[in-house]
Amino acid sequence: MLEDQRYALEQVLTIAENENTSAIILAGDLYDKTIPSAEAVSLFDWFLTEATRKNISVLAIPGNHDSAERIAYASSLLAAHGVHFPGVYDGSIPCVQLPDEHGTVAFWLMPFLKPAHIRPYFPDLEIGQSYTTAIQAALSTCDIDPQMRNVVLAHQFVTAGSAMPETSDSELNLGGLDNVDISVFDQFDYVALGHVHRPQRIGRDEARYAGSLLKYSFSEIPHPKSACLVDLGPKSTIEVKLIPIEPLHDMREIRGPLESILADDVVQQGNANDYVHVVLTDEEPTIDALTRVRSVYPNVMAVDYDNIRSRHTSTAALDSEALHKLNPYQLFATFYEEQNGKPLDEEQAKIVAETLDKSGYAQEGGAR
Ligand SMILES: [Mn+2]
Repeated sequence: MLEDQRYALEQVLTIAENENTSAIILAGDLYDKTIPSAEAVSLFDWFLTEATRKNISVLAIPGNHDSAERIAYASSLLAAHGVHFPGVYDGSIPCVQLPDEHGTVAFWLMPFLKPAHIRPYFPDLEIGQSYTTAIQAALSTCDIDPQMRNVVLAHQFVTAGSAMPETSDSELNLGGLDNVDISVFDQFDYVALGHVHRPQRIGRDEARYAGSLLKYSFSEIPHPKSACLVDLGPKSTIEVKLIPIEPLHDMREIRGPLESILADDVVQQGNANDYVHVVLTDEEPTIDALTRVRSVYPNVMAVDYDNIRSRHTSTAALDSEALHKLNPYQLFATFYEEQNGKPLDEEQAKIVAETLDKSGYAQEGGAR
């Protein structure tokens, strides 16, 4: 999706220029993996160079998918050119101060952190596994001047009391023990958040997930993407505006029988080059459905069926209470049958039983 990403990033640069933006904030993830592809790195290089050429500072933090060490590379050299990355966490949160007509804005660059990163620097604190306590400790080292406007960049799963951000299938393992309560950010005028793909406020209007620039999973189909323009006036006056980002190819779902979705009138209803998720409602599977769909929709991402058969074999046949009553062998056998639509055969069953026996799992009652 490099072309799509470049197309979206070009819009970000245009918006930044048209709105006389002083700084672009990227609250991670910058990449999708710790060792990104060469093409992804050169696209980011192009983006940073263009921003610098337009005299726009860039403030960016690594997310959980990034390598903090690699992102920190040459960061002091880049800082001289207005591109700011935090170094690897050393117990303190780096601060970048940028002047504007109302004074100074202090940007606090907090990389993605886990309690384990923070604990060694606070031996007297009872942090344990609590993200809220850990992040609170990490932020306590920020020497905040309350006269200045303070902006924090963070890449965490931030919740407000019992309110959780709305997530999609793109974020793995979000929510659970890793939540950070929004109250730890009370002393900051604006909280620029990354991690969750859907743009949204959390807890207050001045705490926002910017959201991803593109849709990265079918569950994001209904979510429009945007750039979040934050206008910092004098202390305590903040205006937030969302500016739509148009995708090069949209992601959408097309549903119906194969013959109908390939018919001209349906094809012409949208851009056939979009990333489409085709859901076929035919009762019988069609041979070569994907090839036929692709001949009309070249960027088809997936073809699924929604019919009596698919509904019948859908997962979640057992509720969690029933699952907890299964022993490890039954649990595995159920999982296998769910995945493959048929039970373990005799030989497979024997192998599973023997393996569980050797591992000691067979002795334990109930699922884990
Ligand atoms: Mn993330």
